[in-house]
Amino acid sequence: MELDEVTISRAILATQMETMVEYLDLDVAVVGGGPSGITCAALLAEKGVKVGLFEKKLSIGGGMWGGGMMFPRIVVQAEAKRILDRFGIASKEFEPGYHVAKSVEAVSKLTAAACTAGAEFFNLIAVEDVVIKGDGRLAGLVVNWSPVEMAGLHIDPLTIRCKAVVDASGHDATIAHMVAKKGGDLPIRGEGFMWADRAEGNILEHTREVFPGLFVCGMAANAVAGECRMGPIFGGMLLSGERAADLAAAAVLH
Ligand code: 48F
Repeated sequence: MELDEVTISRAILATQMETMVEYLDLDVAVVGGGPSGITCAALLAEKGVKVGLFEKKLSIGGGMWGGGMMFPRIVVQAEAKRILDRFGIASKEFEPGYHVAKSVEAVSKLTAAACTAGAEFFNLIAVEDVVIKGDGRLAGLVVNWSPVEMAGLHIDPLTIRCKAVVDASGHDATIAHMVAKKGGDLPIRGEGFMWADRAEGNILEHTREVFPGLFVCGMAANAVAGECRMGPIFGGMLLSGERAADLAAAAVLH
């Protein structure tokens, strides 16, 4: 076949524009493509929820991509091994209860599962604000291209409507902070010291609806709760993403 550059351009523009227009209205917006966010998006999509994941960076994977200090391995404890198995992520037991997986395989397989289940990924898009109207409920996100933000260009954003938001933005808990900064009743206690056992043990309790329409998961959940951090053990991130998917799905599917 003879290739036409303009047809290639039209194919990209037309299909992505169509998707972006379709996703101006969605059930659940997940902010952040780290391990908790991708897990959450995959499981929401499997439940039939219309879910879009917004990631400000070029690549999906967040803090899982680089493993521990750039050694591309992650550790997952016994309690979360079933999630590795569910997504077909190979692992080896290093010592009893400590399962080691390759970080690139983990991110890739979680992401592939989310795509197959129907989650839509919007990378290079930063969430810069939220929509809260008269009923006091989080009802949407204000988004812009990350390069616009990085360049400091004065270009107005666009808005997305959703029934629920999952803040999976990691240590910064950016969406929770946006709500709190503008007067929302959402106390943020800030992340604590490194204490893996405690941080992993308590994360499910902190994975919850912290403001009407806003669920927190992953490190964002611990940061809001004033809980410890855990470093490159990822079972809590996977389990927290799973719990956030259950909670958000229950909120939007009735
Ligand atoms: O930090 P991140 O991987 O979050 P997580 O799912 O996992 C934490 C672990 O990676 C690790 C740990 C536990 O083992 O301590 O750090 O809680 O991924 C968060 C993602 O959110 C994106 C950010 O680029 C990253 O990829 N993000 C943050 N703020 C925004 C955002 C925003 N305003 N808009 C879009 N994406």
